[in-house]
Amino acid sequence: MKTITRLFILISLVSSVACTTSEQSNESTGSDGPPLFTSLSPEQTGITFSNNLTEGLNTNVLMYEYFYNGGGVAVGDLNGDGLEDIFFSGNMVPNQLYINKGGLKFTDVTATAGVAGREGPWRTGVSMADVNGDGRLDLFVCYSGSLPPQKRIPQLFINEGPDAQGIPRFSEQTAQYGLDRPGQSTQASFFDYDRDGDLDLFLLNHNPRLLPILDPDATAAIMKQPNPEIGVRLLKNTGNRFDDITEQSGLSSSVLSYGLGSASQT
Ligand SMILES: [Ca+2]
Ligand SMILES: [Ca+2]
Ligand SMILES: [Ca+2]
Repeated sequence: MKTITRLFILISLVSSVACTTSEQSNESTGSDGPPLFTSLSPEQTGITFSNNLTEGLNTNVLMYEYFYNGGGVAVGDLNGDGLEDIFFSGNMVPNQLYINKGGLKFTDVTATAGVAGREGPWRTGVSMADVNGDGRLDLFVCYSGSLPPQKRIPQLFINEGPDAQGIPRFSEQTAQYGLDRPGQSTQASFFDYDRDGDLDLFLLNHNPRLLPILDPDATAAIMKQPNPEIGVRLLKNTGNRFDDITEQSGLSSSVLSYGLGSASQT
């Protein structure tokens, strides 16, 4: 029930971020009962994040079919005070991290926490997980798009713990963990597939390019050809380091991947 309550609150908060029309009612009503949800304004919550997309000659849905994919949101207690904090990833705008001050009031601590992410697009999903098993939630941000490889490397932010003001400090350690490989990632799922006590990583990638209409034989042939940037990846945690075991696992990692969604249970 607690999880569901948190989900309702999150939906309400995200709705307040996404809402752009002041004419809309701030309450949604059940068919025959009291309101089920209340939309809170940015003035009430302090959350002003907006995933604004700036269209241009080379940045539009005609030039890039997945222009409207992303960003992402993750909820978890990053500073250990018992209150759920919120991280937003922005496609073309910097990420933002909000610390929960209680009473549904939030403070933007992105700069101090060090999690704005590198400049430039195209951030997609974000995951909170205790990647190194030290009891503190870490952050993993995916990137994709028609971009050079160095701009499609994900970012792993390791939680170094809160400072005296209760603001969690992070350090980017993507390369140290062996995760600095370019991809077309939309979401990361951390789970312990081999039940050895540490979290492994399923990386959901997608194909940003148009594929021709294929007959069954051509489809079967493509399915047999792995592609490490576009196909899904499974990585084993070998002690604060991740090794790609996709091929040994038997998972298909061809370019026939839409990267629509993944789910895991930790
Ligand atoms: Ca917190
Ligand atoms: Ca951690
Ligand atoms: Ca494991």
